[in-house]
Amino acid sequence: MASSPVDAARAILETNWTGGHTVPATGLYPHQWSWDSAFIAIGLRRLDPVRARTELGSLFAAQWSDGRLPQIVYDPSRDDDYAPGDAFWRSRELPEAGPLPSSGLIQPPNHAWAAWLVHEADPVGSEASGFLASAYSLLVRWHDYLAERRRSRRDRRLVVIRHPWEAGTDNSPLWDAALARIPASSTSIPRPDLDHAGLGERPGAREYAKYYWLAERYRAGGCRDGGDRPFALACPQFNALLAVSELALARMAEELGRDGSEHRRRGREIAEALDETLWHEELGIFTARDEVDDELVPRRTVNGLIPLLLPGISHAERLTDTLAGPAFLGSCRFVPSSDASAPEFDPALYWRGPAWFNTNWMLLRALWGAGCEDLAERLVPLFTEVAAEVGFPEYVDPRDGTPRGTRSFSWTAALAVDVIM
Ligand code: 9YW
Repeated sequence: MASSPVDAARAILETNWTGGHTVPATGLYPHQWSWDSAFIAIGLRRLDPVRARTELGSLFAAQWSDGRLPQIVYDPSRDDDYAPGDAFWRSRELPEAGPLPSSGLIQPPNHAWAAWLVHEADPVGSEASGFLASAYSLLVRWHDYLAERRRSRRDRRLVVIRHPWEAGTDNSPLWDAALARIPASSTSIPRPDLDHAGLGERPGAREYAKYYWLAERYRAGGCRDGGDRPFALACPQFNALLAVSELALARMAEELGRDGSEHRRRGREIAEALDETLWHEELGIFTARDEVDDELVPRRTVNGLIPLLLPGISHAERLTDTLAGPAFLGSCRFVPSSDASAPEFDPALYWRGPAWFNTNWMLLRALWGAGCEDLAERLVPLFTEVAAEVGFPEYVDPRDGTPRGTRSFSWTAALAVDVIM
């Protein structure tokens, strides 16, 4: 008898589990990624809350002394299997780096949100094990790092990313114009990723040369955050997740008998800043603001829809119309990563068109929260049917669900479990 989708998802999460954390996919991504672990923990909480806490705990163990949670925590035994690896970052030479080998960059701050959901799934175990209290204090330091060291110079309520990898949406059209100003690195760049995914499904050599230039430069400055910032953008998804996570910190504080009002205030402030600084009236969507030229990037991408997660966000109605319109669900079965009516749309290429499960999952929750049942119902089959039918891929063609990228991808399996259970 064929196994159920939940059993199939569980089997993937078992295979990808290392004993302390879950790798995103065994071949392509052999280490621990920051925002992946948070999405994975959200699914694991349905299957095994203890393991969900372990998943987050192993990421938290890599926190730097400045509060940052690193983009990647490296498994030193797999250093040749992914680039850039530990040999590139050499984080142990940096005074502020955490105790584990890690990247100097960061990823979107979905962790407090995940920690709160993991706590809620098993409050007794969470308190008894000290998870809630330790996660709370560590996550406050992570958010302090963002607020102090990554503050936008344009709007101090927002934070900026310093590298496309920090967005989680590496080759999104949002970063094209900013990257056009960045020189190419002359380093010879290893591409072990191309052993596991097609050339047409991964960022190209030109982009990689620029990604490396930026990473080399950040590393050369000791991964400190002062000085000039050749690449600095306020991303609507990154900031919306920070606001959602501030609201989660408020609930964690209150659960611990403390005052959560400062977190709520910060969450509200970020939502206001999204409205005042990142809304693109003509396009009807939030977008990134480039701090180098102080321009809004005129692109419709899924990043600009994620603020729908925030209760009471301004422009919610217009944003929902944009989501239902020709750029997104008006022409696609599932939400594409980037405007399906734009010339640069590519349904197979990574963050330039495919539908990803994490962004569709966030929008599903946002639509449920806003009572938009009709649109939400359109996304449900991605998790309840398509994911298992096509082997839990990294992403799919947004028009028909054809699988793309690597397979047996952990957050796909975890978020399918979350929707089904
Ligand atoms: C890469 C692990 C990561 C995700 C990112 C995604 C991709 C790494 O994979 O980046 O080599 O391209 O863009 O969001 O965390 O799953």
